[in-house]
Amino acid sequence: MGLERTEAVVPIIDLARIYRSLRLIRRAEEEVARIYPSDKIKSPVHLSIGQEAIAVGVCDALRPEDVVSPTYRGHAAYLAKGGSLKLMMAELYGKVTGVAGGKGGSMHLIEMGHNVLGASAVVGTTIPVALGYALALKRAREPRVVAVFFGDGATEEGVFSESLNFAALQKLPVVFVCENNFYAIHTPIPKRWATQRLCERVATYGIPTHHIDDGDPLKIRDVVADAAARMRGGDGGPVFIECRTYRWREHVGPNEDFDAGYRRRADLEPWLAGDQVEIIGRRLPPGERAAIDAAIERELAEAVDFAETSPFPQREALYTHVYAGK
Ligand SMILES: Cc1ncc(C[n+]2csc(CCOP(=O)(O)OP(=O)(O)O)c2C)c(N)n1
Ligand SMILES: [Mg+2]
Repeated sequence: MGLERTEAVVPIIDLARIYRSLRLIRRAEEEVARIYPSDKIKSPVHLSIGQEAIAVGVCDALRPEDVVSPTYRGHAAYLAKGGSLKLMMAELYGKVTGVAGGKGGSMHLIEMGHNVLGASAVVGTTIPVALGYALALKRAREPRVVAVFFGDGATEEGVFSESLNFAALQKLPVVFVCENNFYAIHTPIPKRWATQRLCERVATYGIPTHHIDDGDPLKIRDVVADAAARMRGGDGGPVFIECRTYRWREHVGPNEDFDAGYRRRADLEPWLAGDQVEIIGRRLPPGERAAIDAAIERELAEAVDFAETSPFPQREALYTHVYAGK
C-alpha cells in the first residue's frame, strides 16, 4: 500500500519559497535578454518567460534527492530544482566556471549535485534517458522519483509513445510533464495534431493524466506531490501532466516576435493577466515580497559579475569530455 498523504511525505506549502523561485527565474531570464545583444552570452537561449510556474510547481513538490530532466528550454527546471544561478550564468557566458565547464551553453545545463540530468537540444531525446534513470532507481528500490519535462512538439516523436508504454509497463516512478505552449517553433498545434486530446491519448497507455490550464503552480504541485508520495511507497507507476502555458518571447533569442506573422499579440493578453509570478506575489505581505525581490537583485548582480570575471576555458579543454572517462 502507498503512503498516506501526510506532512511527512509532502512538504508544507511555503508561498514565499514558491514566489522566490518564480521571481528568480523570471528576473534571471529578463537579465539574460537584457545582456544578450552585447554578445557576451555565447550560447543560443530558449527563454521560458511566462512558463516558469510549471517547473516551480513540479520542483516544489520534489525532494533534493529526486531527479529532474529538463529540455533545451531548461533554465526554469534547473533553477527551480536548486541549480546555482552563478554557475548557470557562467555557462551561458561560455566560461570555465560554468556548470558544463563553459562547453555546453544554455541548452546543455547539467547539475548532478542537485540531480538535474543533462539537457539536450535534440527534441524528445531526454525522455528515454530519464526513463533509464527511473528504471535504475526502481531496481535499486530507492524511494526517489524522476520528473521529465518536454514540449508539445516532443510528443510527436516516436520515442515519446515508446516511453509511455515502457514506463507504464514497468511502473516506473516518472512524472511526465508536458509544457504545452501551443507551438513547435512557429507551427501551431492545429497544423500538427488531428485532435487536441493529448491526455486521452496518453491515458490509453494505462497512465493517469492531469490537465492544468492556467499554470497554477499550487495545482501542479499538488498533483506531483500526490503522485510522488505513491511512487515512493512503491505503489505508483508513472503519471502524466499536461500544463498549458504560453511562451512570451521568440522561440530562440531574447526578443518578442509578434510581428513574425505566426501569432498575434492579442493571444498573449490573457497570459499576461494570468501571470503566476504576479498572482503568487500578490498573496505575500508587500514587505516580505519586496525583501525577496531585493535579495534576488543582489543575487543576480553577483551572478553576472561572476560570469563576467571568470576566465574562458583553456584551448586543451577542447579535447576533454569528448569520450566517457576522459
Ligand atoms: C529531433 C529534432 N527535431 C527537430 C528539431 C528542431 N526543433 C528545435 S526546437 C523545436 C520545437 C519543439 O517544440 P516543443 O517540443 O513544443 O518545445 P518548445 O520549444 O515549444 O518549448 C524543433 C522542431 C530538433 N532540435 N530536434
Ligand atoms: Mg511547444
